[in-house]
Amino acid sequence: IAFMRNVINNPVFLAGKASTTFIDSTPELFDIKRQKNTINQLLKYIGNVTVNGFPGTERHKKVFAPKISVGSDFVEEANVENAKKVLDRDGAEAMISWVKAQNKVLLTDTTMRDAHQSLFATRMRTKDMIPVANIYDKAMPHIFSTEVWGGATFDVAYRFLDEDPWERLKLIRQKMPHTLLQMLFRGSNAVGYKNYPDNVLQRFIEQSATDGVDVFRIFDSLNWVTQMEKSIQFVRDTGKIAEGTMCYTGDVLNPSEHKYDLEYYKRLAKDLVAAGSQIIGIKDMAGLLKPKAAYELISSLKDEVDVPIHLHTHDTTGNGVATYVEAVRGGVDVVDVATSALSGTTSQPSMSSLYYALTDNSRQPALNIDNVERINRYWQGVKPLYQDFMNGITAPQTDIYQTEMPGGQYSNLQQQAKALGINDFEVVKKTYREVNQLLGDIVKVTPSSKVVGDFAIFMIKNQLTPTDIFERGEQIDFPQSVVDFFAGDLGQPVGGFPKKLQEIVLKGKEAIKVRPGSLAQPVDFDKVADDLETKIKRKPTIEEVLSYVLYPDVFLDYEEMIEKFGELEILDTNTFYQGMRTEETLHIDYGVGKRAIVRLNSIGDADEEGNRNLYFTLNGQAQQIVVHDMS
Ligand code: 3PY
Ligand code: ZN
Repeated sequence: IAFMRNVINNPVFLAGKASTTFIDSTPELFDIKRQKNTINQLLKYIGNVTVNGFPGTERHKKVFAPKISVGSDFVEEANVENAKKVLDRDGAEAMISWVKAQNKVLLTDTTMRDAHQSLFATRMRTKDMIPVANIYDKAMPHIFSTEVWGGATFDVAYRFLDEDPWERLKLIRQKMPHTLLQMLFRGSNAVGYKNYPDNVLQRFIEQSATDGVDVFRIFDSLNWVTQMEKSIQFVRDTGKIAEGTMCYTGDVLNPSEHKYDLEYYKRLAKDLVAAGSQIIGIKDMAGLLKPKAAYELISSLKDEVDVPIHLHTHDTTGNGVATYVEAVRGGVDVVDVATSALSGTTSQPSMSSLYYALTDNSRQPALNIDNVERINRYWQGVKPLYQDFMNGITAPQTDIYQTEMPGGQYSNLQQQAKALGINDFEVVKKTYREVNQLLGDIVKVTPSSKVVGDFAIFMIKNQLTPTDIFERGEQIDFPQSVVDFFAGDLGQPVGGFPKKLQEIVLKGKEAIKVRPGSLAQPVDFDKVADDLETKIKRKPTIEEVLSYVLYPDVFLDYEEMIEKFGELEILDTNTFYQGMRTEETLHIDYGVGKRAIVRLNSIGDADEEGNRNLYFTLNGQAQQIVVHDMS
């Protein structure tokens, strides 16, 4: 029925122009999940954001919708042989050989995933990605991949954007048929923060591959290969690419570094290849890899393993481009960059800066730099829409070399500490380092970085020193994440747990030494689907079942939100986050062939119950909405 409704409302169909290719060329007809946006639902939402603001933003609309024109003045580069083409035509093995045969360094564009996750709390909406997606495909066909999915984008889409992340993936896939799509997969934590049973990982990977992911960057927050093996195999079973990843910690240039030294990374790379990795990812999540270290690390790994090396860094210290130039000298195959407007500081280094840094270098990436600049102009227009979520880091943070704090955590922890009345961030940084040593100097990335952060805040709040922990530990109730870590729930850290502290924290409880996933009961997907059907009162898709398994409450809250306000992803970003100003007129396309012209005329005073009338004109008719003012 929904399909037919789409057909009969389609403008091409209505104009009597539907031919036999109509269905193939009109994929939106299959968008049959829900079609129940009413303009009144949307007005209710707009009214509410206008009066009460969006959580975490200023209350009044500041950014006038900029005219973001993607433009058509780019040079289309047709029939380029690239990694996606080889993968689709000849399979994974051929694609890996193709990558190894390239002299020029290849690029991954992270703008639609890590860049906004690192700069403005993952708040970028699908609406702002889609207009430029097809242009990526046509104007930058030489790049290796775009990272567009996974990491925090999955739950943030549901939680804060009222969007379905699977729909985002499918849309981008549709717009970028000729570019590899890449995702960040947290090993046994999938796109969550805890361990999931193996059959959940498998089903999730299969569905992600079906919906569009080509390259899965798989990491473990403790670099424990045992915990990545299953995911690597599940990806290989789909015919897609498994990029087993090592998280870079410490400093290979430091002569007193005996844990995370070159030998450690060489061993780890070999183990990752033995586990089935087709590419080795190096995930420098905090931006600790110094230029010379990059040369040493990459050239050693190239000698050690025969698979491509893909380097990811963050520009937090300001040294990102220098690091990449040295990595290129060391023979790196692919590096991660972002569009200039969304690059630098806690994000990735800029694509164009790297391009120019490699002028006169035979490995300079193949790019039409004018196209790259044009695409960047689009992103320059998008950036101000998210200013309320910017992390406030506007300059290099070289203290990162000592604290080893991932960029995302750097700004989060600052907020968390402030909320608890800890205003001196220097104290937090110092304690974070101490805690890292207490825990045995661990790899710090989601979710292990949270253990260090939670423990540090806990120590400051309770005025505890490391000596106090050892002397009075039995009486201390440690944060749950710290207890879970010592219980083995995140896996086994490099070199094992510090035994004494483990005993103190666990208070007699046994720790596990095996992979937590091996103890988890498989999920009965049919049963979960039935359970979900009773909750949402319609048959869920497999994607919805997976989302519900990973994030039951978040998913149901999202459903409730959509039930109430309709599909909010159709609103422009300015309106979604900031509502409307009085006397502003909006054109809202809210369903196939449906356009509303909405003007907000005025906002009435709050009555004694705190309700306000909002006076709109909707398609020439007066329309009134009542909103409760929460202030
Ligand atoms: C994530 O897990 O989301 C990350 O980006 C870790 O660096
Ligand atoms: Zn990252």
